[in-house]
Amino acid sequence: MNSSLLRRIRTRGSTEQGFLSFFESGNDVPFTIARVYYIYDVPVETRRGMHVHKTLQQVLWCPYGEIEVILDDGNEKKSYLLDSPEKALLVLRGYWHDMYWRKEGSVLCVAASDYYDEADYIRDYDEFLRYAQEGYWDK
Ligand code: T46
Repeated sequence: MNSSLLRRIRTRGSTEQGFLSFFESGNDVPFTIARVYYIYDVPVETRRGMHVHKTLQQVLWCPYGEIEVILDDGNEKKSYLLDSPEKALLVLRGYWHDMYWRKEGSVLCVAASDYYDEADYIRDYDEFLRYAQEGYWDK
């Protein structure tokens, strides 16, 4: 499992005036951003995700709330808690991901490397394991 998937988002500001966080394609995110979407009004303890992308790369951040993301590369599962607007999680191609809403009102924002394409999703876990075992995402 790649240990550098959790990144700190560059932030400017003060407790008196508030904070501004930002990231840039190329400088902070290792792909060009083609699409942004966000998920909100999700009941606490809801599980979403449950898929892997064949090629899509994404960065996830939670500007408000607490969302747990579990990444699974087919060998190992690792849990990441997005509980600060300064945390970003890279979800590179080939990582099965589940997201759990841990706090009411939590918002998940996503910047993605490509447009929406349902054909890029594998939503069957056994099929994901077959792809991973066959080395589909290996260099
Ligand atoms: C992901 C995680 C982090 C669209 O029509 N356009 C879009 O850009 C997206 C993202 C979704 N949709 C449709 C597809 C489904 O009919 O919206 C519906 C809900 O999507 P889904 O069930 O895939 O939502 P999540 O929260 O399980 O997954 C989403 C993204 O789809 C996925 O790419 O990596 O967030």
